[in-house]
Amino acid sequence: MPQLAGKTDLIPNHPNETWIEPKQTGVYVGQCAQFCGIEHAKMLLRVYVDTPEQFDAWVQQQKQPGVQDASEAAGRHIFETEACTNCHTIAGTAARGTFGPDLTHLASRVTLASGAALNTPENLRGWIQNPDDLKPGALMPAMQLNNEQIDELVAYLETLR
Ligand code: HEC
Ligand SMILES: [Cu+2]
Repeated sequence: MPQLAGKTDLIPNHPNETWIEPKQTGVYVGQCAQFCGIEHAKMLLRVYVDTPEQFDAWVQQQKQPGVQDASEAAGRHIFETEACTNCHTIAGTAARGTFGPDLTHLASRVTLASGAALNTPENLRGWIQNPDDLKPGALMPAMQLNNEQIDELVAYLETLR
């Protein structure tokens, strides 16, 4: 994040540290600055600088299980019975996977897949259909679901605030 700090290399299996001291709240944008593989161009970094009160409120909100909307039970059932649960967690459900991002508050995020696309229902649909279309080299497989299953899944995921 050039506005906050210089570059620090991140080396696999080697913990590294950097110190940043923002003077103003806001969102600071950064980008991976060393070619690291096929997804390199799609590694948006964002640092949200909050006041301590805003940060505490965010932590409290993130610790809550998502509000599960009973009307989207069909989509939830698909999520819980497909391999999604092997890789993702949704607090308050049986899904406990940790290979992919935690989806408990998915609908509250601005973007999908580290900024590869805006978090709209259309993009979410496209992502589940074939992640590689939005982000070549993505480590999530295309799940081979039919259109009806994807519609129900997206309707459910959109309720995860
Ligand atoms: C083999 C593991 C695996 C399976 C199975 C899997 N995913 Fe993923 N998923 C991932 C990974 C890894 C990412 C992060 C990809 C990236 O950002 O490059 C991801 C990202 C996502 C995202 C974007 C999250 C975000 O915060 O941007 C959603 C939504 C998602 N997966 C939904 C699903 C659904 C729904 C299913 C089942 C139909 C599923 N995934 C099955 C591994 C998996
Ligand atoms: Cu990179």
